[in-house]
Amino acid sequence: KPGNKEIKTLRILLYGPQGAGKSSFFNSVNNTLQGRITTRALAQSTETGGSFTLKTDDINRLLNGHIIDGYTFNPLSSITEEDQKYKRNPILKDRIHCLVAVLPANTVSVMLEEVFGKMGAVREKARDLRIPQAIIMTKVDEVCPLVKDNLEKIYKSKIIKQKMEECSSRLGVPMTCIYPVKNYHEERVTNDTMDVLILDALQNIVNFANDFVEEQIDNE
Ligand SMILES: Nc1nc2c(ncn2[C@@H]2O[C@H](COP(=O)(O)OP(=O)(O)O)[C@@H](O)[C@H]2O)c(=O)[nH]1
Ligand SMILES: [Mg+2]
Repeated sequence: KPGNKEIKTLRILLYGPQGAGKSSFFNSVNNTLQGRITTRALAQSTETGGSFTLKTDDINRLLNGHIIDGYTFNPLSSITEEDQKYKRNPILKDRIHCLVAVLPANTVSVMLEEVFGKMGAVREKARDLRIPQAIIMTKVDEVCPLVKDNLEKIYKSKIIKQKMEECSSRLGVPMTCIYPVKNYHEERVTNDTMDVLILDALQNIVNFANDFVEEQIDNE
């Protein structure tokens, strides 16, 4: 429950390259909260599709709450004020309250500079708007055999630490804001160790978003 009566829902934007694990993380959170494996229906209903190559104007509009859930970005043209999914006068409740980058541990080393450039542009806009930011590092099971075998070893693994440092330096986010997770992707039942990591990430993201809406009210 947000610490601000005007806000009923904290809005969190997940962004990152295709295949990074955004949809899987969304579904993983749902599985963890429900205590069972759920279907994918929920994720698809709020997904904003289309090209990751957002133009500067589109990024600003998205972060400021002009773009309604479910909008599909067109790589060839920007959203216009005439579009049905364009909100003319967004207020605090419509804005993005926390920006979360999703990066896969197994391919972060070989991801092109171009991808980080695009992600950096989104981060910069968010920073200008003082929106808090975090990184979810997915697919930890794919980079470390020790962790694949026993997820409880995650904070003991040198490989995981290295990958977190790589995410931190390539995206310019402090280590303290990076949360490693293993998403639900082939499991038939929920698992406490996976849940702990997912809930730790979620708890921090929700706290950051809540800090933001409280701070904005203080400023008004
Ligand atoms: N091994 C492993 N696979 C994952 C993990 N997270 C996602 N995946 C897989 O990675 C692929 C892409 O994930 P998806 O959520 O569709 O990525 P999106 O394009 O960012 O939404 C899917 O085949 C997932 O099953 C993870 O933590 N570990
Ligand atoms: Mg997806």
